[in-house]
Formats: sequence, C-alpha cells, structure tokens
Amino acid sequence: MKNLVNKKGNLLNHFLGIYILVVLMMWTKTYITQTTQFDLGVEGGLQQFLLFLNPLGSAMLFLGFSFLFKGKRKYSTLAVIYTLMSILLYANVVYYRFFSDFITLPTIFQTQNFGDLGGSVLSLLKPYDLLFFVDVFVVLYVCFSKRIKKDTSTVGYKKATVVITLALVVSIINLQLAEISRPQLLTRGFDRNYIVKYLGMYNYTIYDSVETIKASSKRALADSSDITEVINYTNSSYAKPNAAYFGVAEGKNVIYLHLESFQSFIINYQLNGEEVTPFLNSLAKDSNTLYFDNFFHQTAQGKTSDAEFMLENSLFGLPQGSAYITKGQNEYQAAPGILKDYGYTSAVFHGNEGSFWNRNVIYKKFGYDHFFDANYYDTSFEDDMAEYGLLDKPFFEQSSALLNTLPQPFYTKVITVGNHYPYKLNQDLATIDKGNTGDASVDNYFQTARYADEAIQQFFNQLKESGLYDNSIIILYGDHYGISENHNEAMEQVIGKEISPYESTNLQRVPLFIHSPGIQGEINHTYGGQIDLLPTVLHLLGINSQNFVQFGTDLLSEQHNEIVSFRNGDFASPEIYSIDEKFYDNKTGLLLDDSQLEKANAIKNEVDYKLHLSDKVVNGDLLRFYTPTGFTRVDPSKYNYTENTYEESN
Ligand code: GP9
Ligand code: MN
Repeated sequence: MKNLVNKKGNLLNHFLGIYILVVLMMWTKTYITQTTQFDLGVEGGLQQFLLFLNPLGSAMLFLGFSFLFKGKRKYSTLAVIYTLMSILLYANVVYYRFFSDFITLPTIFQTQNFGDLGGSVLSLLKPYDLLFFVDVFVVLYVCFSKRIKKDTSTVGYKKATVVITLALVVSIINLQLAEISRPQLLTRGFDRNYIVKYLGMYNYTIYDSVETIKASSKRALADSSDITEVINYTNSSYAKPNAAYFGVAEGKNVIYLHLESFQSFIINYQLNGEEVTPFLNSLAKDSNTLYFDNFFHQTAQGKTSDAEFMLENSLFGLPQGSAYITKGQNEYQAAPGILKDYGYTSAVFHGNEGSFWNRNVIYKKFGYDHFFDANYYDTSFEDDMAEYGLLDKPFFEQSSALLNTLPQPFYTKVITVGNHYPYKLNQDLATIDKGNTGDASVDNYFQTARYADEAIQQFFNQLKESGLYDNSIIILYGDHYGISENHNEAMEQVIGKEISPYESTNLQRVPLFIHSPGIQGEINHTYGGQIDLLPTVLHLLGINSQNFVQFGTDLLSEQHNEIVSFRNGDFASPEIYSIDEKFYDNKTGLLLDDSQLEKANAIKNEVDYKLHLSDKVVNGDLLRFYTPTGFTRVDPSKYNYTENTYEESN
C-alpha cells in the first residue's frame, strides 16, 4: 500500500484507479456475503456464475455515478456510495438472520417488523460483523487521506459515459443470463431470494423500490367512491345458496389440499392399462365426495399464487406478475379473516421457504394465524427433498403432527410440491412406469402424480387415525396445468386426440373434490373455476357470502354462473368457448355459428367487465374502503410466523 501511495503517477493518484480498486472491493465483499450469509439455493454452473457476476455490474454502476461529480467531490461521492451500499448489505444480513428474508421497502415503513426483531437485534450481531466495515474504512482512507495525492481535474463527460455504459453492459449481460436460467424473472417475481440470487442484493433493492412505487401510485389514485360500482356488481351477480347444501359442513374443520400441477386428464387415466392415481379415482367416486369434472384453473403468471389468491379471496389474480408479490400490502377479506369471526383458527402448511411467492407477508394480510413453512419441517434428508421443498410423503407425515396441535375448528391449506415441473422422481420411489411419449416432462409426470396419489392416501389415513377426518371437510384442487402447450405433441399421444385451441382449453380443467363424511356426493358437471371456491365453501359452512366482495359464485347454487373467465379474457362455458378472439361451439368444438355471435359477444363483454372490476379492487386496494357487516378487519401485526414464537406459545 505504502509503495502505491508514494510512487508518483501510480494507480491511486488517478480517480479511475481508485474507482477500479473500490469496485473490486465491493464486488469481492458482496460476493462473499451473498455466498456465506444467505441461503440462496444456488444450483448448477450458470447460477454459480451469476452469483459471482451480479455484484460487479451494480458495483460498477452505482460507484460509477461518482464520475458525474467534479474535483474532490467525486471522491466524497464515491466514499458515500460505498458506505451506503455497505450499510444496505449489512442491514440485509442482520434482517436475514432473523427472518430468512430480505428487507422490502414496505417493511421499512412497518415498524412491526422491527418490533419483531425488538430486543433480539443485539443477539443477532456477531463479533465478526466488524469485517463488514473494515473495507469501508479503507475506502474512506483512500478517498480522504491527504497522503494520497488526489486527481481533482474534471473527469469529463466522455469518461463518465464510458464507465456507466460499461457498467450497464455488464448488468444487461447479467440480466440476459438470468432470464435464460429463470424466464420471466422480473415480470413474475417469484421470490426475493431469486432476485438476489440472479441479480444481486443491490439490483434487488432497486427492483423492490420500483415495484413498491408502482403499487402505491395505483393505490393512491383510488378513492372510496370506486368501491360502489364494484359492490353493485357483486351484489347483482350474487348466487344464493342451495338449501340442500347450505351449512352441511357447519362448524367442521376445513382442510384444503393443494394438488400441485394436477390436471383433470390424469384422473381415471390408465397408463398401459394401469390407473395412475387409484386413490384419487376412488375418492372421485366416493359417496361422500362431490367431484367436479368441469372445473378449470384460472391462473396466469402467478401460477400457484394465483390459484391461492382466488380461493382465499374470490378475486382474480393479476394479468401480469403475481398479486401475492405486488399486492402484498393490500387489505383483504380472505377466508381466514372471515372465518376468524366464526371461531376458526387458520394455518398453512408448506415445505418450502416462506418467502416464496411472498407468502410470509401476504398470509398475515389474509389473517392466517400460523404459517408452517420449511423452517418447521425436518428438511435435513436430501432424499426427502424435491425442487420446491419437502417431498409429499415426509411432508404429510410431519404436517399431520403439526395439524394435531391446532385448536378446532380450523381452516387450513396444505400445499404439496412433489408433482412439480420437471417431475423428477428418485426411481426408488416410483411405483409406476414412466410414460412413453419420448417427452421427458410428460413421461415423468405419471410417476410424480402417482407418488402424490399415494402421499394423499397416506394423509387421509393419518387424518382417520387422529380422528380429525370425521370432523373435517377436505377440499382437493389442482392449482394449474402441469403440462404446458409446449408439450402438445406428446400430450396428443397421451389423450389420443389432436390438440386444437378448443382441446387445449379443455386441458385446463383441474380436479376439484369436496369430501366430507356425511356429505351427499356425486359427479357434478357444473362449469366453474377457482374463483368460485370461496363462496362455495362459505355456504357449505353455513356462512352467507352476500356481503362480501367476491367475483365467483357458489358452485352448488342454482344461480351459479357457469361462465368460467380466464385471466386473458377468454372463457369456457357449457355452450360456448372464447379463445383468442374466436368463439367455439362446445357441442362440436368447431367455430361458432354466426347466429350465436351476438350472444357470445355479450358474454365476452361481461367477462371483460368482471376482470376489469376485480383488477380495480386489487390495484386500488379498494377493500380498505369497505367493511362488510360482521367482518372484523384483519390486523397483520398480530401474526408472527417465526418458529420460536410458535414453540413458545404452545
Ligand atoms: C413453491 C410452490 C410452486 O412454493 O408453491 O409454485 P409454482 O411454481 O407452481 O407457481
Ligand atoms: Mn403450482
């Protein structure tokens, strides 16, 4: 160092030299921090490389802004930016130690989060944390010490442009590679962990700030009069309960079983003469099961989170991204909140990280009392793990133990992950052959679906053993398609038909089972979708849904609306399908006769209007302006999902 400082014209006497040194320091520190302090689940060479590369672009860019300043001020700007980046990094390290998550802009304004940290902040600090700031002192020294001769000339527009352009090039390469590894990373959001893994801590902060500002500006434009039109609509489209079913499950526990990537075609499907899902097939026929065979998923980019969003709220997911992520700060009147007024305890069980799909934030807004995420499960056996968390059998096994601790009646959702794309399964666990289409995802799907089927049967047995079964209503639903249109060629072999747009829409059916001992079962052919679940379930529990802003209607009601709206404005119905601006006759699968176009267009307008109103509620956070009679507004600050709290209170 001394040599460098003393030699005339050496690296440190040029601002560019100092900049390069400081960029290298920030790059190294951030890389080391990101690999040692966060559990980002980095897999494979490309992800490793991205984790290595991502701090470089942002270090070059942010620190590069100092080139825009003149004389000595560029040194002080460089030092200030370096210090701020270091503080941001360290703050996230400390926050992560407690929450296993990254700081979001709204959390900074919600004192509750820091309240959770409370007195424990000190215990989160470690002696070696000083190392996070050693480099800051070096940078301060280099930038301010009189012993290093400063280059106070004006940098010049050209040099600044070159530096910033180079920084942008590195960042763009980073983004492109991230898109290859995780398509639609920024539009869909997925998980804060992912943004940090692919784009780094600093870009994550920018991403989070932009999303927060976008959401809050839409929210700011809305006012209380906007809800009136919505309430007029939901009141007029309300379907009154069917007396034969209203209250048949009153006071019972609700157990939602989320069937990851299950499509209806797999139910009763035979592969080489063998049933793929024997347990679910028998459940569909069970005299205590209402099985819906014209039930569709209505999800878009938010996939699982869209499915959940609809069934909890009877509001549509958003056309882009996931409402779970971008609207995690809204007020909701979701099932857990509604049922709380009826004495229900609520919980979600999921063997993946709590931050995925922003669940750990939005569940509090829904009023969930407990969220048992991966932290509550033993995930130490590698063989037990699927790509998105614990495999279904150990997951159900461990979930049962947790479920038994809940006070009754409870409202719960158990989210499986085993049958998730790309449907890989350790062959020791496989009990059916792979398919034989030659398309790996499609062929593997049969094995993971079979595995899930066995796991569900195991869970039913556990419920019977614990006695919960007799007092529960169990609802199993497919969340979205598992096999996308990219696999149509193989799917044509599976279903033995050519896949036209009409058939492709038919494949968007997902299974829905409503099962409860004592309920009058049947195979129900009503057309419906995930948006209809909440009013259906409320009515089964004997709770009228009329006062709530819900866009679906009770599947069992005589007045149920059988137009299934898809998120892109397409629809399916018993008579007409609308796909990509074209109408099809559901009797023939062919283009609709001209004589029916007027009717089809009227339905299309109705669908568009409904989606528009739902988006208005979600984008404008309109439920904050309306409290239905008898509904107690949710106070998210009451909930804390970290493991320690649960253990203490039990
Ligand atoms: C992850 C899981 C998967 O926690 O729910 O979500 P998906 O990729 O299906 O939307
Ligand atoms: Mn899913």
